[in-house]
Amino acid sequence: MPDEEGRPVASVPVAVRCGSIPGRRAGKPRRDARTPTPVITTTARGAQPAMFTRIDHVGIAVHDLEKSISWYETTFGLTVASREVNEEQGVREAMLFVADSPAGGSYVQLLEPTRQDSPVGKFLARNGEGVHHIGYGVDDVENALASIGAQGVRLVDQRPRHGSMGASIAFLHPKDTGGVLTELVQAAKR
Ligand code: KFV
Ligand code: CO
Repeated sequence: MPDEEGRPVASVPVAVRCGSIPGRRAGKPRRDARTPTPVITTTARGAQPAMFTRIDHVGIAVHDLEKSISWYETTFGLTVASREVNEEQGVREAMLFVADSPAGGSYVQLLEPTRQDSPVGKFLARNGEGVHHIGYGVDDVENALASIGAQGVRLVDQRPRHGSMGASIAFLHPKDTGGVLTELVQAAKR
């Protein structure tokens, strides 16, 4: 079918997914688990089907986790869904629930370094507090890593690691992703 300028347009992949779909769920229950809500996923012309299912979280580097949690609770009314210390990543962190969707929840992740030579410690020393990374939801983190790696993007993690709320996560190098540290997140099965 031609578009408005008469160019041929390939059929647009549309995925309609209903019912229970895995996602991070510690914050709030589904709005109505009995009512299936369609998720429409479209792709640009000629591109691969979309790999990301949602923005899982935005990671924000902070100096003082408790102070930052209070600020987000008071100012935006967000609630803490989980708190964890991840020694491997060198962070003390909290996930604050923002919104639900059929593909899973989305969160603000507040990150305080447990040591100065950690990724977040170094980031804070260089930039001060602010957005540290974006975490995108994926259905299968190993497949996503293989596909993105095959396109020449440098992988920080060749294999998934343990992430917050039981997720499997992997990072892509910010130097190959337009300066944005990018995390792939396969949420724990509910
Ligand atoms: N965003 C953009 N650029 C960044 C960056 C960031 N967050 N962190 C580092 N860079 C840039 C930095 O400005 C520098 O650029 C270069 O990367 C090397 O930085 O032009 P420049 O000045 O050369 P270094 O020397 O500070 O760091 P390096 O030791 O090379 O490590 C960089 C990298 C990306 C490999 C490291 O930060 C890393 O492994 N990050 C992934 C792990 C991580 O960030 N963990 C904390 C979050 S844990 C989490 O989110 C969890 C558990 N979860 O479930 O969601
Ligand atoms: Co993260």
